[in-house]
Amino acid sequence: MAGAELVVVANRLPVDRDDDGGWRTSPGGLVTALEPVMRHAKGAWVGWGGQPDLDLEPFEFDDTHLVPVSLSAGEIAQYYEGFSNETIWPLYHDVIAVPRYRREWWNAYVAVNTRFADAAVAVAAPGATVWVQDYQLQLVPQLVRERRPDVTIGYFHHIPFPAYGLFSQLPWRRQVLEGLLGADVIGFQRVADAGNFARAVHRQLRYETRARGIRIPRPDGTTRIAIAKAFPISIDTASYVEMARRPEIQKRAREIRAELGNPEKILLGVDRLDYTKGIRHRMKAFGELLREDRLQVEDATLVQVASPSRERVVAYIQLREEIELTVGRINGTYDTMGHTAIRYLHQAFPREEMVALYLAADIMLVTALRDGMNLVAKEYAAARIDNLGVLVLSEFTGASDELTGAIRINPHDIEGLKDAIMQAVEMPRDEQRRRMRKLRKRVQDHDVEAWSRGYLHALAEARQANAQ
Ligand code: GDG
Repeated sequence: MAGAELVVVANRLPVDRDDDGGWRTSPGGLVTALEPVMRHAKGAWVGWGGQPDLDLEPFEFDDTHLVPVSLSAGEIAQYYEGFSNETIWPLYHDVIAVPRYRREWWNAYVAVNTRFADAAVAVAAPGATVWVQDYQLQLVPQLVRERRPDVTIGYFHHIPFPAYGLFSQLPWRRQVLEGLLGADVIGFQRVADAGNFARAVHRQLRYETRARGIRIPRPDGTTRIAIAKAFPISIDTASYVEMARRPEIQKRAREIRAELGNPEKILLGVDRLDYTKGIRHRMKAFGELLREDRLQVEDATLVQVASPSRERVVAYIQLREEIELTVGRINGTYDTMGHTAIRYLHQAFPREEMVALYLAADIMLVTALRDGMNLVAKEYAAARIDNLGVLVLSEFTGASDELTGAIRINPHDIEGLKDAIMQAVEMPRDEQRRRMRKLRKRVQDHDVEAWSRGYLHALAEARQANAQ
């Protein structure tokens, strides 16, 4: 298929390889978000297959034309683990971990972004829409524009965009801004991210930035407009509601509670094992509540799903060790024969099991130190068809701009976090219902289809404006 009207370009294809060489849909934020969009659009998806040197021809999967991009082991180490996950990821998450700036990683990033752009233009129909996803591919919009001025280009940034004082550390800040500005619409999770981006463009490139767009000079002396705006991503709310209604999933939720020894309150954390998610802060607060006897192990259990992530990057290996040491210490001190303080699961589960966990959890703890959106917070709300349960939500997530029914916390403030947990533990059902209804209304009114519709509408408008 060399004529797709919609081409998604993302670091990863939406599939993982089975042991027997087949493919299955992969878990994770981006795939969860775009799966329903692609199902309707019947477009093409350009991405890496997840293993080194996979030289594969394009193939069809679930009504989508998949175009694999091959990466060598060296490129995975330098472009993906290096520049994407050891430079951009920590820098854009407010340097929670120290970013490393290495020239050979940057060179690999340029080379791989060029390969993705070449693959995208090869499959795009005349006048197509090319929608680039996320921080691994920030140069692709401009590279596509140079090759194919006929296409309309979108870019969506799933993670935060930092303040200029931090962004300006990046030795290649100018190239990255120019890469992103190749898009007609540059989408961010929060208004604050779009503002940080516009300020960086103004400070670095001196382009005129207004509410209606950024004016970019063309080589021929004319200008074009790029829109930088917030489009908060969401979830396929209906599918969570549907799963939460299934009797077998409700039964599984009751089983989970029984297997934990029927504690009065189940607290839950669900995250990729990542230093941005504030897992240690959460455990510290919970451990102190046990130490101070404000919570007892018979009454409260914290279930922490920490799905394996970026397991070859040093900061992630260290984080895992720290978390597992903390879990061991807390459980060693407070466990009884029948009850555990923290049920720690370094595993990935099927989505049905996640929904059963959401249904079982009286309190959902989202304590990220920085997070573009955080879909887990929205999934929890969507799944709570009984209108019960309490969401404790970090103000440093994109979700906190929308989910005003949550208890808002600053995860760095451990005393404040402890008080918020106790407020959640003690919250009367009436108040739970009032807050949960508010949360659920938001995820019902604004699901992932509304997100993609809004984004693609903005792209269509940009196409018209720039054609005039
Ligand atoms: C990035 C941004 C932004 C997790 N463990 C399992 C599992 N998950 C699913 C969750 C959720 C997704 O993965 C995680 O999404 P998040 O939004 O929480 O976080 P990131 O992976 O960091 O995503 C983030 C997102 O992109 C979208 O723009 O919100 O800020 O960092 O859907 O449920 N799913 C299954 N088993 C697991 O063990 N099935």
